[in-house]
Amino acid sequence: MEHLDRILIRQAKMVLEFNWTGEYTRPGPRLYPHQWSWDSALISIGYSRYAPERAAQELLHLFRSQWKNGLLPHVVFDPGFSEYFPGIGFWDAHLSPDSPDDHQTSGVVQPPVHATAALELYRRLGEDARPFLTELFPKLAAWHDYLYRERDPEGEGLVYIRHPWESGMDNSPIWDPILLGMQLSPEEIPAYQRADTHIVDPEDRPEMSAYDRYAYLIRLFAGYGYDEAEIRNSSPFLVQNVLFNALLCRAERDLAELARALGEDPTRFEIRAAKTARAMNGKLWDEKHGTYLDYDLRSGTLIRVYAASGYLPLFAGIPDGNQAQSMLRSMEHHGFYPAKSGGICAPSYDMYGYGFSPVQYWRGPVWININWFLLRGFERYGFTEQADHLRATTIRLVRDRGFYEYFNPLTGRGHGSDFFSWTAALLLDVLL
Ligand code: 9WN
Repeated sequence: MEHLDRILIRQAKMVLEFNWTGEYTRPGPRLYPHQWSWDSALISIGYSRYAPERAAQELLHLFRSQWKNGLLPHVVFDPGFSEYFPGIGFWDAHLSPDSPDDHQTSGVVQPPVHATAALELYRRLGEDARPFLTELFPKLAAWHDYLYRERDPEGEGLVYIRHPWESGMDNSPIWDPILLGMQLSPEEIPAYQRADTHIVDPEDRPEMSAYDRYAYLIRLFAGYGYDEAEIRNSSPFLVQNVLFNALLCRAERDLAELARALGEDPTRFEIRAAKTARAMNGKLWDEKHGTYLDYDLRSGTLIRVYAASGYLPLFAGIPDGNQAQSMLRSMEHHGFYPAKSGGICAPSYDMYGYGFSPVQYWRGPVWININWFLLRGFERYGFTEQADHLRATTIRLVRDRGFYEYFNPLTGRGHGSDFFSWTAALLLDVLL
């Protein structure tokens, strides 16, 4: 191993150590003080390379706040830290009979990468992981059961998200058509105070108009006591999201493998994973552009906005060989893979798209988790040249610029939170 890589590995471990609270790992020091769901899964993937007990602790801590109906909240609050909006009082999760009695959480979810993380740990630890798996397996199963039961009422194999935050790609231009359509009168906008814009450059963060809509949706859900049937009837935001369903499909397959390891029946997970893959290829595949698109259940139309998440089904092995080839061509053509022109891969949104911004959150910047999903996807399909290139540029980006939350795809400059945990964790997964 090269000297520079050894230094980078040491630094990455220091970032995770710095964010470790004793019970869980913060995504970033000031901006994100609580525990976030998909962050913890990705962080656990990094830990499993060198600190397996931490990897297990991270996931178990998160799942201790799972709701009684299986919902895994996107944030588990640490009441010791108050400076984050929306906080405990804005969510009012206690209004749901399903929320936990002894933990404080949000009331939305995030992409389900947890079974994938648990399988990574099992692969590293083997039989030593058995006690951890025995505890986590029923909780993972309840989480996936919740998604297919509550979020896929028609039994299509595609689950819906009901808030942009559930996609993990909060203010992606994918949501613009829906959010613009949500015309709110001043009385409908709840009173709130943001906590993010004085911590990092407001230019990097979502606009106030987007936050008004995020806040509105939360209060709408709380008003219904988080009753899913009521929310389904009334939420203006109801989307079958490519990223979420691709990661769920992969997680179902990984859960099936865990079931086999534990001597449990894997059949229901295998059946559901296959159904989701079929539904994505049937309903969300855009043959003309060689990518997958989100589907807006309210308007009954595909959302024709092209984002990096459209290529994430590669991570789950959903496209066949021909589709995968056409996805590769599409990435190069649409400004997601500007390798040949010396550009930095992979922008989170089409560099030639109307909503592109090189600095604003999910509207163009490079995110290390998206790169990691794509890298593993390229490897899976034998796209060696692209995988090697993505690996090398991802490592170089972090080595030269730091452990940032996201990076300008034109200049490489880091933005958002510094000392960002999943940047460190996924880099460790690539380097170790
Ligand atoms: C809202 C923690 C989270 C990530 C999300 C990212 C951002 C939160 C925020 O930070 O979202 O959940 O306050 O902006 O978009 O993917 O999990 O790192």
